[in-house]
Amino acid sequence: MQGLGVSQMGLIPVVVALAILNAGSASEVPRPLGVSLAKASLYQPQAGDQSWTCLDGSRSIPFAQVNDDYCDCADGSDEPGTAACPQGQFHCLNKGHQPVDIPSSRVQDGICDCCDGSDESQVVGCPNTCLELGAAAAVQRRNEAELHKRGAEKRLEMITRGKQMKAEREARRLELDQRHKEQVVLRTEKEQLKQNAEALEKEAIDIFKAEQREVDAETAQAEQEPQQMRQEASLSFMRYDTNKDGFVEVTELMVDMNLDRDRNGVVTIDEAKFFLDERERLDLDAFVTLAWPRIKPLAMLAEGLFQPPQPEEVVKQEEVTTEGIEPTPPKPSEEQADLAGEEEIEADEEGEEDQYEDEEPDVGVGEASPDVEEVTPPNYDPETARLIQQANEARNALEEVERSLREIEQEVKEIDEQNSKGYGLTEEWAVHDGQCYNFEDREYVYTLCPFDRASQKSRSGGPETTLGRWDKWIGEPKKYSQQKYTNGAACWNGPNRSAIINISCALEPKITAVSEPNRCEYYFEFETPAACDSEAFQAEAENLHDEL
Ligand SMILES: *[C@@H]1O[C@H](CO)[C@@H](O)[C@H](O)[C@H]1NC(C)=O
Ligand SMILES: *[C@@H]1O[C@H](CO)[C@@H](O)[C@H](O)[C@H]1NC(C)=O
Ligand SMILES: [Ca+2]
Ligand SMILES: [Ca+2]
Repeated sequence: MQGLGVSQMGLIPVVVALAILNAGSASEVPRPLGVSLAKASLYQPQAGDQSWTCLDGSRSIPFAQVNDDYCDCADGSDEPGTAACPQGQFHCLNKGHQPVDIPSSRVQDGICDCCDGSDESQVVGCPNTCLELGAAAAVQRRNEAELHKRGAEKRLEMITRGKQMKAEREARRLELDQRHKEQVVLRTEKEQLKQNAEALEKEAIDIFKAEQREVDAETAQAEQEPQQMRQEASLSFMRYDTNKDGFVEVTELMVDMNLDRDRNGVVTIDEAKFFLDERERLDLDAFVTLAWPRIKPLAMLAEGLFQPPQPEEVVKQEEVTTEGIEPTPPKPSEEQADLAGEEEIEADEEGEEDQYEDEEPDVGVGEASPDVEEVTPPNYDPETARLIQQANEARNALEEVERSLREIEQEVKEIDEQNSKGYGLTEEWAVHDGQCYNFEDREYVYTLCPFDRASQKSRSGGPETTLGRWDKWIGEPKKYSQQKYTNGAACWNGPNRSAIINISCALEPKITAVSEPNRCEYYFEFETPAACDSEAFQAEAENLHDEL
């Protein structure tokens, strides 16, 4: 109270001076009760017939009907000083304080509405409190001016920091653009390297697979043939061994006319010996390995299983092996080889469609039902393994460049988002991005994280409810005086929650009040030095003075 008294004392001369000025100018312009100085010239009677036209031009009436307590004009303009017209306006001059317009229905209603008492002059004696009120308002303005001045110093720090942050963002943005360009070039390079490496890899794998199939086929054949051969040989051995002494001898062979190589009707000893590897007799094992390979082709010939070769070739039959004779009936091993051949073609067609994903080791698919062994990678030869390794490295290198590009793009996006948020006229709001402020009432803890979200949480625990996400500045006429947060959690049977943040100047940032004026629409009062603007406040104050 004391402090107020002192400031008031200091203000009195100004107020008095203003009051005198107003009184002087006001008395010079004669005008009906309830008409503002600005509109005084509109309330002059017509020089000749003393008529007057309603302000909306709707009709002309005798000037004497202005303020005669009877409403003549549709717009109520003829009764500024009475309550006769429902939509009339009464102007309180309020010398020493602020002039105001009140609805003319409040004129002579027994309640003092104007501080100068002009609305009730005829009935109740309203005291003129304008000087006191004006002085108090001036004190308040001075205090606010002082607050804005001190706050503006803090705001200046925020501006400095905000501009610095912006410069850093811009520098970073340029750096990122540059790195992006480099990485794009690098990507092209790595893509080419990958393609080359994969081409070599595919070639090597294809060759390896083809070889693998051959080896597999041969292995299968090699595994099956001796058994089959031994079986046939044993049967044949038993047939030849007529005396069952466990040997096949020359005489025992001489009875088989199939062995008459020169076809002279007799199997000679020499002829028979040829089949016994020039020996007298052979036991089973020796027969299987030495005799049977020579006998078998002739046995098959005799059974009509294939056409006899040309006579000259028959002579050289010592060199003939089963593999050497073309039209042998297909054996299981050869069938498999054929199947493998078809597989190979199919695999190649697939390979062309899909670069390398299907290129995974699938050797063995052709011959076996799927089992565990299939997933173990084939044991590549060192050269193929090296090419696969190189292709893997090329793929990884490309992937790394692509990851780096994604990171750069993400950061660029974040910077652009920050730049588009609008941190005030001079970046003073930038320091608030990333901060959060709390406010507690009896039930809830409210949180405002400027440029991010507003939320609410029950004091007794439970999950946080989003009241809104950063949307935009919506202040009118000062853009940076209100923020809007939208698309918060959906209200049961209602809209999504939203919040408006009304901003005013103070030395420290804080939330001073939260309310819910409409269902699911929240209203935060937020104070921050960012809203302190000494010059703007000064200009406003001067405007006010001009009106007085
Ligand atoms: C509410 O938010 C949800 C999800 O964010 C959205 O799909 C829906 O359209 C919003 N509803 C309204 C009325 O805005
Ligand atoms: C919003 O803030 C302004 C100061 O920027 C203040 O004058 C006004 O009274 C506030 N509005 C409400 C509804 O509190
Ligand atoms: Ca009238
Ligand atoms: Ca009144």
